[in-house]
Amino acid sequence: MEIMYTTELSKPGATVQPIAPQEDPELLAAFEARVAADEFIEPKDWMPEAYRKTLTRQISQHAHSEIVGMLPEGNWITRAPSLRRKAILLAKVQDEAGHGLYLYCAAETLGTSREEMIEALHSGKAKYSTIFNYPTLTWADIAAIGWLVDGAAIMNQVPLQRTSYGPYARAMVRVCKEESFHQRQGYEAMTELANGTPEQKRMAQDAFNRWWWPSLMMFGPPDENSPNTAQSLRWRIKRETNDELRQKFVDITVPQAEFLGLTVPDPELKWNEAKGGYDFGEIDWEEFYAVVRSEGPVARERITARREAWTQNAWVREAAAAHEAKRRSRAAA
Ligand code: FAQ
Repeated sequence: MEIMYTTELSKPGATVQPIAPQEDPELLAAFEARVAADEFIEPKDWMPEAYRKTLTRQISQHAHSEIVGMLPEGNWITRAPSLRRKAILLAKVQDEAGHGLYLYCAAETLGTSREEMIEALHSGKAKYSTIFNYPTLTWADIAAIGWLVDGAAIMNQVPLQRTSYGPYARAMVRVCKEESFHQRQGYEAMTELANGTPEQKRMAQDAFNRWWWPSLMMFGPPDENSPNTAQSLRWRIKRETNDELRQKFVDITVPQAEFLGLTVPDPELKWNEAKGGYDFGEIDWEEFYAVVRSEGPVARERITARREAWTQNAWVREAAAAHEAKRRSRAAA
């Protein structure tokens, strides 16, 4: 298998265009020059309010996705088919918690508190990735999530290692390394199922059928309907568009499916020699928007689980705060 993911960046970002000057023109010009020179913007640096707002939006949605993303896999920790698989899955789910925490910290540096972000998630105001509103019906779904969902996450997050906001970019370096391991373990689990008994192979194909299209939706709406992309590219928050990343994901994943002997559930999938990539069928955008509106198959269960965890585990936060207060008062004495 030659084609796998890399955590290296592949190309420089889009050219910075001038933006409408709604802020102090001198500060704005200096900010844009720094972004254009590929300098990182740091928390105490001046930044346009719209830059702060869109970054807070993206990073907090990303953090929520990592935390809600623990739920579909967490469901299977007690049912993993072997001790080895259980240990791997536990480590993976703990990694997702770590990613959520780095990301909440990065978002906090922009001036929004963790409590405000969590409240926005629990009240249904904040978005998180559509992918986590689908159920995990069999063990093969856990393999498919590692292979496809983490695969899509890496594709999307490798360019974010060079996003223009320093704390976000630095968090992404470690996240990408860990996602790489997640993708590998998912592919390995899928390889075993695809080469197992006829029933295991059927499970693998069934999980692939159900996770393929939602994985393509993770990259967001098509470029022509993506309200945030143009501005985010100009500010080098995003380094590639939704469609560019989706195409790369398809091109890298189809040969992996062929290697496994699985069929991509898309009758229109076809290699296009001229573009050097695959043409693929139309994504069901109505389904995507419905899931974004929290109408996904298990959206309600996900938010209920998060709200309950927050309430039932309040004592952990209180104990940690009390411990920290004691430590500080001892240090001050
Ligand atoms: N789900 O204008 P755009 C993971 C929203 S982490 C829900 O294109 P943008 C690890 C979008 O927010 C997965 N909403 O927006 C893991 C916007 O709404 P708003 C998460 C979506 O920001 C693996 C509206 O649609 N990864 O999987 C989705 O420029 C396994 C218009 O869209 C990240 O968050 C969607 N799929 O581009 C964990 C990566 N797509 O806010 C556990 C960082 C779009 O204006 C297990 N984020 N929307 O109300 C990004 O790269 C970008 O935010 C995009 C969207 C590409 C997701």
